[in-house]
Amino acid sequence: MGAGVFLLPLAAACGNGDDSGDGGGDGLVVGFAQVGAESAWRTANSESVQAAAEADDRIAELKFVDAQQDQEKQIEAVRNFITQQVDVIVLAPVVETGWTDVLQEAADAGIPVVLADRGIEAADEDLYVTRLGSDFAEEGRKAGQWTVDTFAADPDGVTRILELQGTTGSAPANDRKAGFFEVLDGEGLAYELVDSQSGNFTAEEGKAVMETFITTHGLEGIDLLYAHNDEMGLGAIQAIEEAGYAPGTDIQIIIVDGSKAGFQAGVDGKLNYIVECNPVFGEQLMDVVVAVSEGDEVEKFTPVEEGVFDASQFEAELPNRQF
Ligand code: GYE
Repeated sequence: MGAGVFLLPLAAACGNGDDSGDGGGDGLVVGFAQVGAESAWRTANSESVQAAAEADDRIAELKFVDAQQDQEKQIEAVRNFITQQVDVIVLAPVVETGWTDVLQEAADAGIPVVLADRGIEAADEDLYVTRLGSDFAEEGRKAGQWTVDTFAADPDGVTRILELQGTTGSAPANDRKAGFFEVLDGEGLAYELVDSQSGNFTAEEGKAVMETFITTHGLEGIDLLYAHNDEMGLGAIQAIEEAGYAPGTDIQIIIVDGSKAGFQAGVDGKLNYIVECNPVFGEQLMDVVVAVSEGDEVEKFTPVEEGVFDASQFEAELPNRQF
């Protein structure tokens, strides 16, 4: 039952932190309810947050829970953090809805909540202090703009698209989709969304869904695959190759994240565009956690800086990738 709890042993930890929540004393006890370990992005994010907490004298202890992409486990983790009276709760919500009750419980206990990475529905906006993470709609718009730039002059007219969505109901799946089609519709691209299914942000499910796409629609006349993350794109590339087609040539492919494996596939000519999503924000998160514990005014949303890369840039960028 329950998700695995890993306590990070910290040299600075002496005692159980500061119960007053004012950021003084022995340092802060922070609970982090992480989504899971579904992707290279997620692993890099967990490592960044854990390393930053360990290196930071202001943090006495980070209680880290991997919720295995299961909202029930995340809710249970947050409830445990409340029982343990941590100073600050950091939540990377797997989906956008269903948080009202547990966040109200945190508020009633006087424990501030910081969202890391993913967001939640606007109706619950008063139940957290701030979110640090990516602008997923902007990532979708970047993918959409490349699509328009690449296919607008297509002589055969209609651009036929397959979409591999992230976890159903998650902020990055919802917003990467919305931003993408906002630009296609806004710029008047003639397109057909041939199919769109969730691959749950994993390589296995991305591959399985792509196999179904190929069985159902074939690949002849499909112009583009838009995958909401690297793992699903890489899984789909395998499925495309196993079906006897050349990914990146017979079908153009966009991925979001930009892991080493993603860039390597780009260098190998198997995909065409990478929208960066940056997981390495642990140090920034610690600053936000400390500020929030001290009651400082903070912005409701702090976006992480991100770029885009096309085929002419893959090789030069590969050595710079951190995950
Ligand atoms: O793109 C994906 C991961 O929430 C931004 O989650 C994150 C996404 C990331 O599974 O690879």
